[in-house]
This record gives sequence, structure tokens and C-alpha cells, in this order.
Amino acid sequence: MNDVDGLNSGYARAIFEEYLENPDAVPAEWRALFESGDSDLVAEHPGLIRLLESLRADGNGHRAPVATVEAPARVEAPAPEPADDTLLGAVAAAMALVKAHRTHGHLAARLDPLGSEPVGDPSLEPMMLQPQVTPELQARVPAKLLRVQLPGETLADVLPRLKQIYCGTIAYEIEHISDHEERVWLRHAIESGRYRTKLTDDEKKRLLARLTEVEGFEQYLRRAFLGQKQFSVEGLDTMIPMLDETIELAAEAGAHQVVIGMAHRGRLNVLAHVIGRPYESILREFEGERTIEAVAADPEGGSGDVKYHLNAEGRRGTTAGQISVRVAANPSHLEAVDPVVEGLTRAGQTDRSTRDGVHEPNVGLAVLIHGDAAFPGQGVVAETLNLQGLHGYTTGGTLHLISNNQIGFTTDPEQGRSTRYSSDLAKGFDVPIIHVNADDPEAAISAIRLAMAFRRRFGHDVVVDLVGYRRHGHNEGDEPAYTQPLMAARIANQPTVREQFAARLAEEGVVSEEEAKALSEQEQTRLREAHERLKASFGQPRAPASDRLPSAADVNVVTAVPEERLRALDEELRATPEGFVVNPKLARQLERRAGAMDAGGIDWGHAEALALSSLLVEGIPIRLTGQDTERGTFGHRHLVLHDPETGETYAPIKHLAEATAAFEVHNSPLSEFAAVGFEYGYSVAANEALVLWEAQFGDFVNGAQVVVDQFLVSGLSKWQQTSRLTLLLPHGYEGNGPEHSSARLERFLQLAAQENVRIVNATTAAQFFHLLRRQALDPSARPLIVMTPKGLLRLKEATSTLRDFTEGSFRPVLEESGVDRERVRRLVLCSGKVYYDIVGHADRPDHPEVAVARIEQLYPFPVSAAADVVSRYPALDEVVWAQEEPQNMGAYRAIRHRLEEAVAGRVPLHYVGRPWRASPSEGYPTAHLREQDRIVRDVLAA
Ligand SMILES: Cc1ncc(C[n+]2csc(CCOP(=O)(O)OP(=O)(O)O)c2C)c(N)n1
Repeated sequence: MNDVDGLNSGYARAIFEEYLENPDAVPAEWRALFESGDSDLVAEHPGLIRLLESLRADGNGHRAPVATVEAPARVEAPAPEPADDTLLGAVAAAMALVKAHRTHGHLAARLDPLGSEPVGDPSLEPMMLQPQVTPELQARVPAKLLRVQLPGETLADVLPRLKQIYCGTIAYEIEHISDHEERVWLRHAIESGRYRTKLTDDEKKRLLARLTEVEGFEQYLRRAFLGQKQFSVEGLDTMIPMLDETIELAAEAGAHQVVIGMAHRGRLNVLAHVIGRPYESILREFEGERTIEAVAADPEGGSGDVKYHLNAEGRRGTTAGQISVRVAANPSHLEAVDPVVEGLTRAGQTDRSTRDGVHEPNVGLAVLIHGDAAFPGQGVVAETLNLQGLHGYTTGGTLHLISNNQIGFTTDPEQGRSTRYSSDLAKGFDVPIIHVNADDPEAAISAIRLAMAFRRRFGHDVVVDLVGYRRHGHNEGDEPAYTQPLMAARIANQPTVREQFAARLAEEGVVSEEEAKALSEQEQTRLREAHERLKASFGQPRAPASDRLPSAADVNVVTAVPEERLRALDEELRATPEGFVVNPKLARQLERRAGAMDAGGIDWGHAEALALSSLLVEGIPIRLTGQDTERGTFGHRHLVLHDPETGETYAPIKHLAEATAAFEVHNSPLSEFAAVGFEYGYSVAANEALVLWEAQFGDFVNGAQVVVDQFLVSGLSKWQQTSRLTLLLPHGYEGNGPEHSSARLERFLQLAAQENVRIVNATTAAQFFHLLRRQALDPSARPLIVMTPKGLLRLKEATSTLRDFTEGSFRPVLEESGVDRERVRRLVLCSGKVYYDIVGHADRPDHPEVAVARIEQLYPFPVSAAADVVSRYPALDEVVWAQEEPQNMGAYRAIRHRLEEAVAGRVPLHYVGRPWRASPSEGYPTAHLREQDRIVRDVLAA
């Protein structure tokens, strides 16, 4: 590449031309060089300056570099020495070398404890560069030109250190980060070695003791309970001291709580050593007994869960004081707990007890421990990463720890992902990634120190990829040699991390071999004694069954609100500050609300605003999220107003004078899995709050089916975990095609049992008002699933009068008024919007022998209220269940036996609705109308 001048000017010229096109496109070092007026540089490298000058001259007509490049004019540049020119080429190459270490150093790092050779990269080899940077040249390239934070005069001094930093047992991926300040901070932090401090002898001793506990615990369980699943952490033992360090640093930064989300691997060890759950309690489960705590909390009915899914919380002492550490309950579905942990953490970081509400990220930390196969494989990980910077969702930076055992069950990485690293997904989210070899516990601790310092400084997520191995099979009943024979053989010869660390400390004279051995023996004794104590307790009386969960049975909750209060709130809901302009079209809509307070016609959105605001003045905090929820998908809500002139926003509901709790409303990202998981977690931690998630259309809740199945409906039974999360799911057949018609009511009904949830399809604004208030005020917290309307949002017949709000309560069954009961031969029971299709049909007046009643609450099914309705019609010939959904969908199949109970054999029960269908509805509006009309005619026909 050297040209006639003996310079590597081709390379420099290419970069310079790139610089002229776009200064930001060239490496920062080159940009700095081109723009530098540094007189030292000029004096030392006249050849370089001359080249730059000539390049600049070539660049005429392009964007000129900044004016500081006047330095050459002040220099009497001697004719360039060929030696200088060679040096110039070497400087350029050296700069590229530094950049290559920062960018690609990880490719040459020793990250695998099993000793696989790193792939390396030519850009990291001085002799592979153009021009080659020979040892002689390395000794001549001044270090200060390289802008590294390392001691030494020349590249020769700096290069070994650079290799040690970037290609050792710890490696970094930070250069993809788009924020300059973060990048520079990270480079500085890494190269200065600030977080790579050596442990003191005391710290080393403590670390050895911890590794001994970790290993001893797993070994004891394996010996004592041969073949039982424990999902041993061995091979990634270092994870536990890393969590110790994390908690310590979180507390130091002001956290009161750390919330950990993790799967099976190493969980028992985390419970024992990070949470501090007593050995006896864990051993009891291995003995096949339910824990005393679980029995006491749920003496009847709860299913419980396997031991490596259970929720646990403990308090730990740190140098900064006590801190609570929680491991969230999780299901088998890997990574599903991620957004739940974010929600739990966010709720813990938020003070909801005042109108303004305060979110303080420093008081809590979310830690997510991922499997290396699950992290790139499960989409919810990406959805969760996408929450990190969102105003309504951020937790101030999550620490992600990939417990990377280089295998997923029996699947090798080449089969499990398309990228080099398990962590690569995170790069798309501007997250720094620190890889570390799990057999170097000191490096692992420093990885945590850097990660936590980054989080503290920038409040962003950070990933630590802990590269280890799996000493045994996927679980303890598994034979890894069947599928990974070479790896298994290698692992069999690998000393444990404790053994390696003990040997090192013995070499350093910090802990003798005998002392290390004694530590291991002490740990086994501790475990044996705990086990013996436990066995001795068998057969003794248990703790009394107490603290039973409150039943969800009917509780009297006052949901009516006095008129004066509603009127005052309504005024406030329309008030904006001086100078704030409301969009004129919207202003007219809001003004109509004022009229409705007197004349009737209070619609859905209006009723919702009154319900929410009335709760805020009663001290109930509210969080409402969903896609486009601030306005409402169907434009019925408009809780957040936008000034058309300034673009500023104002939400009157956040400014109610007498509110004593916080109101949050956020448009969510286009996510369902993570969005619902987050709200579930939030609602678990904020049991006093009304937390609502709204689907854009009800069908999209299927993207959160995992959360519904494995948390929402079963969390109470599995983990005694309650929530009053409310799902608002637009549902109803209005000709919008198969998907947008149905929120799949049938699925929720299938999942309902043991009063685990409430499922409602309310049909008037006042019913919705009372329902929301009941949901918030009912002392027994249960998730609520609401089939919400679309067309009914503004349907006159579905509106209510002020009196409907100041009196009464939510009614699970609504009867049609104005019917001569004596004449009724057919009682039609239905739920939801189809009611209005029936009673509004042109043929309705011709059928006085038909009466229609609405079942508003589908679960728990109001059998006695429905039976009362049936009993009020003395001349009945039949009861018809009418629905717009196909027979295999909607409510019918789930509630049929309940309807039969209500009818009690008095008359036959018939079905009218769509026939069995594979798809919920017709795709063509005309076909929809025909079918809808057919259903109503069948309902009314004699
Ligand atoms: C969503 C989901 N799919 C499949 C499984 C079954 N499964 C349990 S563990 C496992 C392997 C996980 O590998 P990795 O993420 O590397 O964690 P490791 O078990 O190796 O610690 C699989 C496939 C699951 N639990 N969840």
C-alpha cells in the first residue's frame, strides 16, 4: 500500500476522503487527528502533517475540517524523512490496532473455562496489518497518539496491556453503543482498570468460603437425594459471589430491594445463599414435603409448585444496611418472568401515595438471570429489553446475567442461535456487554463492579455474559455423555472453580490447603446437621394453618358515589390550565360530557373517567397502560390532551385537587407478552393499586397467553400470589373480520376455577363504572378480565344517567325492562353487545313472548341471580342461550352446565349462535351482517 513517498497514504487518504464526506463516519482517533492543532504533534511528526495538508488540498470543494488545522502553517516543515513516513503508516496502523482491541478484542479473549481456542481476528495482530507494525515500529509509535488510558511511552509498552485488558478472561463489547458519552466512559473505566482492582486477602478468603458453600451444597444434595432434580449450578458457581457483590453495590447505591428473575439453573443455590433461606426448608422439599410456610398459607386447594419455581424473599445485611432480596416466582416457560420482574421492581421504586407519585430508580434493582439458549431464543427477552428506556416502564437499568453453560438442554449453540454470542441480541439495544470466564472469580467480580457502576452512572441496562459449563446433565437424572460426549469428557477432567481458586490462594499463601479442606468439611457438617434436625422434626405437630387467603366470595363494597363528588370531579376532568388550548373538535366532545351530567347520556369513556377519578380521591393509585391508551384506540378516552399550538400535553385527571394517590397512564410499546407481564408484576407488588392493561383489540392478548396461563390465572394456586390486574379486551362482532371480533372469551372461561379470576362482559356505562370501582375496592384481590366494547362505547342505549352512578352497584345479571312477564314463553339469556342487536332489531316489537336478559358476569357465574330471573317468568317454554360467537367459542361451552343449574330442569335449554367454526367470524362485512341478522331472527322466531 505504500506509495512513492513511502507513506501508507492510500490508507490515510481513504479515511480522509471518508472524513470529508462524513466526519462522523471515521474512527474518532482519525477525526481527532485530522482536526488536531496539537503543536506537539506537529513538531514531532512533520511528515504526518504534510500528508494531512496534501490530503486537505485534495479535498477542496468538500466540507473543510475545523479551523484548528492551521498548525502546519506555523511550522517550518522540513522535508519528510522516509523514516517518518514509515512511522506515519505505523501510527495509522497502531490506531487501528487500538480500535480493533476495543472492538474485536473479545474474539481473542480466553472466555471458555473448558479451554476452547478463541477465534481471534487479524485486526488484532500487528504483523497482519498493512503496513505491518513490527516490534521495532511498535517501540517507536508514541503511546500518547493512541489515546489509551494506559501507562507506557510507546505502542510496545501499551500493546501487552491492551491484550491483557481486552483479550484476557474478561472481554467487552461496547463500541456498538450509540451514545458517545457512554462509550467514552466505558473505555476509560475499562482501560484505567478502575473496576479491575485486585481483591484483598480478606476478600479472597470470603470468596473461597462462598465458593465452598456453593459447591458443597450441590454436592450434598446430589449425594443425599440421588437422581432428584436440583439443576445444579456447578460450572457456573461464580454466579453466587457475583450476586453477593451485586447486592452489596446496589445497597451502596441506595437500593432497598433487589428483585431477581431466574429459571431453574442454580436457583436452589440462590435461595440458600443469596436469599438466605434455611437449609432445612430446602431439604424438606427434597424429602417430598411441602414447606411449613406453604401449608400454612394455603391449607386447601392450592396446587403448589416445584421447588425451583417458588417465590422467596429475604433480608440481607450489607455494609450500607439491610436490603430485601426477592426471587420472583416463575413458571417453566423460560424468560417469561423477565417483564414480571421489571414490573415488580418498578412498583417497588414508585411512591404512589401522593397525587404526583414519585419514581425513584435507585431504590430498587432488577436482576435477570438468563440461560444462554433462552436469551437469544425467546422473543420476550427482546420485548423486555425494549422497555428499558421507556418513561412508563424503565427501572433505571437492569443487570442481565447470562448463566452461560454453553449448552441448552442437549442443544449446541450452533443449533440454537444464528449469532456468535448468546448476548448479541442486546447489542441492538445499545447495551454494553461484558463477557467473563466463570473460572476466574476475580474477573467475574470486577465484571459486576463495572456493570453496576455503569448502571449507576447512566441508568441503563447492562449484560454480563458469564461463560462457564454444566458439570452434570441438564438435570440430575440426565446423562450428558449421550449427546455431548466430548464436552462431558473434558468437564470430567476440569477441576472445580473452588479447587482452582483454593490452589491459587495456597500458592499465594493466603489460605493453606488444609484450611481450604477444613472449609469444605465444615460446609458438609452444616448441611448434615440441618438435615438431621429436619428429620428429627418429622412427625411433630405442624404450625397451625393460618393466614388463609381471603375468599373471593361476594363482599359488600360501596361503589356508588355521591352526586356532589361526581359533579366536582367532572368539572375538574374538563379543566385545563390558563393558556392551554384544547383541540376545538375535542373540546366540543368534552363539553358534551358536561351536558350529559344533567341530561343523561354518560358514555363509556366518561364513565371510566368518573370511576378512575373517584378512586383517586379515595386514595387508590391507578396505572393504566396499553397501545394508544392515553387517547384510546377508539378515541373514546382522551385522558391526555394535546395543545394544538404548542404540542404540550396536559392530563386533568393527574391534577384532581383532592386526589391522594398517583395516576399513571402510558401508551405502551407494541408488545403484549412483555407489556402484560410487566403489569402483572406491577400489580403483584402494588396490591393496593388498580392496574389496568388494555389491548388494542382483544385478540392481541394472545401474544400474552403465557402470562395469562402461567401467572395471571394460576399464580394464586401455585404461589399464593394475588393480583388485581385488570385486562380490558375489546370484543364484539362488528364486521371487523375474524381477529378483531373476538378476545377469545372461551379461553379465559376455560382457565377459570377456584375463584381465581373474574370475567365480565358489561353492557352499560354505569355497569363499567361500578365494576372498576368494585375491582379496586374489593379486599380480595383477583385479576379481572373485561370484554370491553367498541361500537357500544358511544351507543346511546349503552349510556347511563348520573343517578346510575350515585346509586346501586355492579349487577351480575340485567333484566330487560318493559316486558309483560306473564306472556313470555322464551327467555333469551345472552352476554355483551349481542343484547343490543336483539332488542334493537326491527322485529323485536313483534315478539312480546320473548324476554332478553344479560349475564354481565360470566365468572364466577351468578347461578342464583340467573335462577331468580328464570323463576320470574311463569309461562316459560324454553330458555335460549344466544351468542354471536361460534358454538365452540364464546361463553356457551364453559357456562352451559351453570345455565342448566339456573334453569333447574324446568324447561329445555337451547343454543342460538354461530355454528362450530375454525375461525371466529366472517371476513366480509356483508357476510357478517347476514349472519348477525340470522342469529337475531333465530332468537326471536317462535
Ligand atoms: C419456553 C420454553 N421452552 C422450552 C423449555 C424446556 N427447557 C427447559 S430448560 C431448557 C434448556 C435451556 O437452556 P439454557 O437457556 O441454556 O439454560 P440451562 O438449562 O442450560 O441453564 C429447555 C429447552 C422451557 N422451559 N421453556
